[in-house]
Parts: sequence; C-alpha cells; structure tokens
Amino acid sequence: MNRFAVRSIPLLVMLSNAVLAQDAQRVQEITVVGVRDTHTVVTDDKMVAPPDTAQLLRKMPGANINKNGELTGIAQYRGMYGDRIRVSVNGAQISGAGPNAMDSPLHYAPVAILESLTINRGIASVSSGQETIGGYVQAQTYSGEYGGSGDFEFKGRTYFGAQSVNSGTVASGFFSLANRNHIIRSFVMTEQADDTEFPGGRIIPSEYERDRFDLGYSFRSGDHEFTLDFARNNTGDAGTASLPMDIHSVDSDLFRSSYTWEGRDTTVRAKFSFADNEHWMTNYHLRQPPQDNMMTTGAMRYRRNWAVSENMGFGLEAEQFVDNGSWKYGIDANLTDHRSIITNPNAPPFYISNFNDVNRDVLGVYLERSISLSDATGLDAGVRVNRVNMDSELVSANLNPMNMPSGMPAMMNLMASQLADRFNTSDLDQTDTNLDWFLRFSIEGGYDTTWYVGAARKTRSPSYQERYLWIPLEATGGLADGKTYVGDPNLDPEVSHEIELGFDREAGGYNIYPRIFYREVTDFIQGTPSSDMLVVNFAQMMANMGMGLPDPLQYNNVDASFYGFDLESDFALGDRFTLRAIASIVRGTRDDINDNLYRIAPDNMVLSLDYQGSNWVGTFESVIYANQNRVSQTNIEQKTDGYTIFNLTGRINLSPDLEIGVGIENLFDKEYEDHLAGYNRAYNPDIPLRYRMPGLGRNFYGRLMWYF
Ligand SMILES: [Cu+2]
Repeated sequence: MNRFAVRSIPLLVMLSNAVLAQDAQRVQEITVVGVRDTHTVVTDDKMVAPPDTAQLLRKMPGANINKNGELTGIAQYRGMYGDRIRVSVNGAQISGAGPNAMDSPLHYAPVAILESLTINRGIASVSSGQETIGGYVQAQTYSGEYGGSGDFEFKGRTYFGAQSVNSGTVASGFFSLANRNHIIRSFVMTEQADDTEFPGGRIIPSEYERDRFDLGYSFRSGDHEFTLDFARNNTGDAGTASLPMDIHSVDSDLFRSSYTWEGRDTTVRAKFSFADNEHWMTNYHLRQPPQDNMMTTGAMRYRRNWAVSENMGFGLEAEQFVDNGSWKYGIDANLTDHRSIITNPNAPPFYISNFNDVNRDVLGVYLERSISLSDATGLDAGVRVNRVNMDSELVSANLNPMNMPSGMPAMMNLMASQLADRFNTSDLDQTDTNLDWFLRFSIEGGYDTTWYVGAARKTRSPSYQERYLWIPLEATGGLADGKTYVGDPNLDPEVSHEIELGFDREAGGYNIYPRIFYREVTDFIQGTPSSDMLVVNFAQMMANMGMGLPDPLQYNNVDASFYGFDLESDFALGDRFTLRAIASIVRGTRDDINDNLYRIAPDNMVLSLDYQGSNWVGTFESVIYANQNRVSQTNIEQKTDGYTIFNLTGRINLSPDLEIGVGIENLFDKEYEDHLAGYNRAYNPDIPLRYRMPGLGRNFYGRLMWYF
C-alpha cells in the first residue's frame, strides 16, 4: 500500500462521518451530471524535482510553462499565458512586484509547501475568478487537518529534497497543533541552488535562493469556520537569464483570511487577502555587467530596478442548494497598485519613473446556476460583470545624469521628456465594463460516456504594462522576446468567444477525456511595429548604445484565434501496471495579418507507465515535444526542433510515516532547446547571446518525507 492510501483511510472515515452528521440537518445536495473539468496534481503523490510549482503544468493537459528562470515560471494554457491565466494561491490573487513577472503568482506557492495544483480544463466558471479569459489555475498549500477530539495533537511533515543538475537543496517543515475546533500551523522552508547544467555547459545565471515562513490559524465550531494566515517570502539572488536583469530580492508579506458558514440550504463564503511585495533586480550583480563599447562606457549602462506592488482582494459568495441543483451569487474586488523606478548606481541622478503608482482595480458581480435538467443531463451557466478602473500618476525621467549640454545623453533626455509630456497629458484614467458568460452542457450517452459542449464569452482589460509603459522598455510581464515595447492607455479590453466539445469515457480500467476547442479573440492585445517616430528614434538610439534591439513594438488591439485539442487518458494493464497519456496541441494565429502568435507551446505528449508495488511505486515516462515551426514574425521568434526525453522515478514507503523518493530526469542527458524558455540574455561562454535557452541536463534527485 502506498503512502497516500495509508493516509486516505482516516480521512475517508472522517469525511463519511461528516456527511452522515450533516445529512440530518442539510438539504440533500444533488449531483448535477457533468464531465471531469479539472486536473489535479497532489504533491505527495508526484515526484517533483524543481522548486517551481509552475513546472508541474508541463504534465497537465493543455498546460505548459513559459520559463524565464528557475523560480520564474509563467503559466500557459491552450496558448494563452501571463495575465490571461487567472492563478489563485489559496484563493487569493497575487499580482507580483516585478514588471516582467519575475515573481509570477506561482512564485508564491513553492513546491515544498504545495499540497496540490489544479488546472481547470477548458471553460472556467465565472465564479472561479474575475478575469478567466485564458483559464484558471489553483494552487493550494498545506493547511493541516482538524483532530477528532478536544485534545490537542502535534503533527507535521518534513520535506527534504536535493538535485544534481544545480546542486539544489530544499529543507522544510510543516507543523500543526490541532484538535476538533482549532488548528495552529506553521511552515518554514529554505532552498538554494547553483547554476544549472545542460549537456553543453551551464546556464549563467540560474542560481537561486528562497526562504519562506508561514503562520496560520483555523477555527471551526458548528456551521462556522474561520481562518487567518500570514506568509513571508524572501527570495534572494535568482538568475533569470531569459530576461534583461536578474532577481536581487523579492520580499513579500502575504495575509489572507476566510470565513465559511454552512447553513441548512445555503453556504456563505467570505475571503479577504492582502499582499505587499518589494523587489530589486539588476543587470550587473549576477550576470556579467555591461562592458565598454564604442558609444558608451559599461558603467553608464548599469541598471537597477526597484519595484513594489500592493494587492487587496475581497470576495463574498452565497451558494444556495435547491431541488434541482444550486445557485451562486457573488461579488469580488481586486485592487492592485504598482510602482517601478530604474536607476544607475554609477550615476545617481539617472532615473526612469517606469510605472508611477499605477492602479488596476477590478470590481465584479456574478450569478451562476448549476441545474439538473434530467437524470442524464446537466447544465452549468453563469454571467459576470467586471468594472475595471485603471489610472497612473505622472511620469518623468533623467537620462542625462552628468547634465551634458549636448551629445547622446542630452538628446535622449530631451526625447524622454517629450515622451513623458505626451503620456502625462493623455487620458490616463480608464474605465472598462466587461461582460462574461459561460454555458456548459453535459449528457450521459450510454457506453460509459458523458458528452460535453461548452461555450463562453470572456474578457480581459489591458494589464498595467500594456496601458502605461510610456518609454520603450522590455517591461512586458515576462514576454522575453527581446523587443522593447510601449503601451497605450486607450487600449480596449480583449473579448474572447469560445466553444469546446468533448466527452469522458470511464470504462473500468480504461478512461479517456478528450477535448477540442476553438476561440476567437477580438481586440487581442499584441505588440505591433511602432510607427511613432519619437518611439522608433528613441529605441534606435538605445540600440546604438548597445541597449536592446531597434524597431520597438507598440501594444495594439488586433484579432486572433486559438484552436486545438488535448486529452488525458489512463489504461490499466493488469493489477499493477497503468499506462497514462497526456497530449496537448494548440495553434494561435493572428487574423488581421498572416502571422502566428508568439511563444505557443509545441505539440507535446507525456506517456508514462506506472508500476504499483507492495510498498513502492515506480514510473517510467517519456516526454515528447514536436518541433515548433509556427513562429511569430512580429516577435522575431526562432523555430525549435522537437525532442524526446525519458524520466524515471520511484517512491518507497519505509514505514507508514516515512517515504523516500528518487528520480532521474532526462535519463540520456539529451541536449535540446526549450521553446518556451526564451533566449539567452546574459553573457555565457556556452550559449551565445539571443540563442535559444537549452533544456536541463540529466538530473538525479531525491526527496525524503517524514510525517509525525
Ligand atoms: Cu524583476
């Protein structure tokens, strides 16, 4: 019996007791016919080598990761990524401090504290989040369990991990003191690694260090439950070689609280969260600093960036159970504030007020219905209205720190002040009212098959970078295409219309869950070549000095479509062997011109064979990526070749409380390019500048989990 099975039994008993106890007083919740609409990975059941939770997405149907560093994974789903994917960490939405998403939301749910990661397959309900245009990902961290009696019991889990590819280690402990009414919990973690190896050398810089501390409390009594949690994240030096700078620090305080009341036929959920993130990054402390060239000294091109964000989130929802299903009514708010200032430590008067107190406040209201139309048919439907208000304070810069009367710095400073004047007099205060809806219909069709059809309209207002980037820079939420961009406060929200079809076939030992989808996005926000002479000339001068590429892009509303297919399936081969397959295919194209969209995952498949021993589990896995020739000319994207790598893992339970796991990733040390990892931007003798980033080399890793 594996560890999970051993641990599940008391949980199941507890659950069924709870259900029995509730039956007496609660209205029977009926099960509405539907297909399986989520895919969850439970960390305890899955060997994971990297520290970044986003890596788990690579093995989920339709999902992938845009990797800009070892701790900087940006979720991709069915061709959309970044702010188009709603990521929640314990129900809270976190908008990181980094204008290039160095601290993307999953940065705040490290693998060592992660309990599970869930991706919504296909169309997300409107209650799952405010802007779910591209999908919905949920990270849940350990929170402990209530005890069975009034006596307090001390419990916990330690998690130690190590890997060879970067000499990375992680040590963590989760501790709880709980009885039937209270849980007091805490978590500590420290992790660090050197630069990562690939078959041709090392990725410089890719080292990292991160510490984390959590403290939480839950209280339940009768129908009421209340929770309070605080987390402190301290990320230190962490290389992001696909971006123009590296992380020097990310210091964050995260606070969240929730209240749930389960009445006779109504459940009320309230939640509140607050995050305060501060971030430093530079282009000189982890990578080779700028060197002297014909136009300027290296010292004049040192850059350091201070960026902060504050988020506040609030949600109130009532779910009402009725004879044929349920109703949900809710309101929610997410208020974010960002600031970013770029300086040069060698020339203190130099500064660029990159984002000055930009606000993005979203207020939403929704109504959702789950209804059992008959014994064999079910319908979920919902509608949401979001009001998005955005604004920015006035901006400025000093690009002439020596106060030269003429020459390049004086000229660029003049152009920067013209750009700032133009931005400051434009209509910075913007309000959008966005309407979302969705329908999901399921019908049981015999032969162990449930058919499914879904449709949705989803919207997204522009990000703060897309609206308020006023001077050509690479502050793009982590696009990492090497292009400089400028924003436009007058951008319109994106509107996506999507249909999805599929079925679930669950026939004993053989289960398959395929989906096809098609979506059209009007006013899709994409960088297009700038024709603004001031912007173009400024970027050209920067390029002449050795800073970035010429020909900047301007965020614009265009038309795009996405379509594809994904599936998951499993097949039992006798009692002990299971074959599993996950496949993902997506296309993303521009509809206004003949071009592909940028950074779309290549077609890929994960095939694995599990063996269930008496006290151990083994998995042999092949990960197959096709080449990606459908690249974006607009984003000067480079093609990549396909590849296959093999992985091997094993977990053994030495006792019910002790598990040891070992694994080898990239068994044959295959050298390959990771299409979604961008291009090298730091000096490296092993990888030329602006060449594709390699995938990781052979990696031996292990973990030890001890429950007490
Ligand atoms: Cu950053």
